[in-house]
Order: sequence, then structure tokens, then C-alpha cells
Amino acid sequence: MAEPQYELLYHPGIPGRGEFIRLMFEAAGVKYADVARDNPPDESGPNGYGLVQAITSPESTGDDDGNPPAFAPPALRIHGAGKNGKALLIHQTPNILLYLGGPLKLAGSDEPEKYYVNQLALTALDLNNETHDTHHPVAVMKYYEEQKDEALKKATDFRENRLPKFFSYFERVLKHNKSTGKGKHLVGESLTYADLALWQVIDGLKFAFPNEMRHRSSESPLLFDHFYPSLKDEPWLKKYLDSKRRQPYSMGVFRHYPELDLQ
Ligand SMILES: N[C@@H](CCC(=O)N[C@@H](CS)C(=O)NCC(=O)O)C(=O)O
Repeated sequence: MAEPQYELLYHPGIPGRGEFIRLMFEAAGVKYADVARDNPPDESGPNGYGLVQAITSPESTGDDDGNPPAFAPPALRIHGAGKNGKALLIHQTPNILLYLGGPLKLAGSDEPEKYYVNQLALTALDLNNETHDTHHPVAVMKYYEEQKDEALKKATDFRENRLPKFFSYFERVLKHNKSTGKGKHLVGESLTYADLALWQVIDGLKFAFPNEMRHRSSESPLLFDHFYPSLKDEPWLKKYLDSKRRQPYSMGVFRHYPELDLQ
């Protein structure tokens, strides 16, 4: 079987939606290939991004292992897990998180927790998607500069109405689980991919909307004074954040446009 078993196929140069998947591997200490990030184009070597583009090409009707085409990155290839011992290729971020949760032991300790974890990760991903829509409220394929007026309206509503609703929800989930999770975990007593997904969205929001996040932090003390910093202090996460594997925020979902932030 090819090594490593897991291959992440995602855009190079940004954390993006790939980060929800990377954090699971990093937390579990499981090796993975990040095909585009690890194989930048040069005159001699392979261009990993070409492989990512191939699986989502508008001409693709599937791959040689019998997998259907993928719509958009991220995708995950798992060697040996597909039909007839071939590679399995899956896409859609929440589908990948659900798939990895079991083998990486990040999906809670029993069947009810598995679904609590998934619903919370989906809620964090909803927040991720709504963040994207603040700078692209009209057309995904057009530039921010072509939709600035609408972006200002969208971002204002997002900051004033949506952020407080999401944050107060996660604060209540942390309270609900406080005696077991000690304010550090959303479900049960140990780390799950719901914690990782929420942590990543909060981290991205701190980059994109620094003023608003400072303003909001006192409203949800468990979330901002406990959950976020305790996970950031975990040795594995500190090491990852300091490594070259963690790519900087720039023009992905989390973008800092000062005019969209609290003035
Ligand atoms: N719902 C999908 C969204 C995937 C998505 O929007 N991927 C972005 C990068 S983060 C992309 O390249 N989209 C291209 C497109 O939608 O045309 C998921 O969660 O994976």
C-alpha cells in the first residue's frame, strides 16, 4: 500500500477548508501527504496542484480507481480503502471529517457522541461558510472589488447578528458539557474534531475581524478565555502552528478587509 495512506488534495498556500482536515491528522499524530502544499511546481519536480486540479476538472468522469469525479477541493484519497482494495477518493469537508473521526479517534466515545460531534462540526462549518459570504455575498466567481457595497451590508449583519448567535450557542454547549469537558471540550472529556473545527473558525475570525472579535470576547467567557486558549496551548498544536506546514491566512475564506470589521 502507498505510504502515507492518506493524501489530502487541496489548494496550496492557504489554510482554507483543508485546515479542518490537516488539524485532525496533526492532533492524532498521523502522517498524511498534502499533495499540493508538499509538491510546489518547479522545473524538474512534480506539480502537486496539477493532481488536485485533475480530480475536479470539468472534463473528469472519475478516476482510474473507480471513484466518481469530485466537485471541489478538499478531497481525501485513502489508499487501500476503496472498491477491490483500490484507493477511495472522497470529497466534501464534513464527509471527510466524518470518515476520519473513527480511525483517528476524534469522534467521541460512543454512538450518541458521534452525532453530537458531527452536528457541532457542521455548525462550525456553517459559520465558516457564512464568513466566506461576507466578502463574496453576490457571486463566488467574481472579485471582492466587484461586490464591495453588498459585502459591507453582509459583513455588518454577520458581525451584529450572526456572530453573537453562533458564539452564544457554542458557549451554551460548553456550559452543558462543563463538568465533563472542563470548558476545554464540546463533547465528552477528550478532544474531538468538533473542537478542532470550532477552534479553526475562531482563529480565522480573529484574523479576519480583529476588532469585532475583541469586542465580542467578553460575551462568551468559556469560549474565548478557556476553550480557545487551552487548545492553542496544546503542545502538538503549538508545534504545528510554528511549523511550515501551517500556511498563513491570505485570500482564502478568512480575509482581513479592515472596512468590513467593526470601526
Ligand atoms: N461544500 C464544500 C465546498 C468546497 C469548496 O467551496 N471548495 C473551494 C475551496 S475551499 C473551491 O475550490 N471551490 C471551487 C468551486 O466551488 O467552484 C466543502 O465543504 O468541501
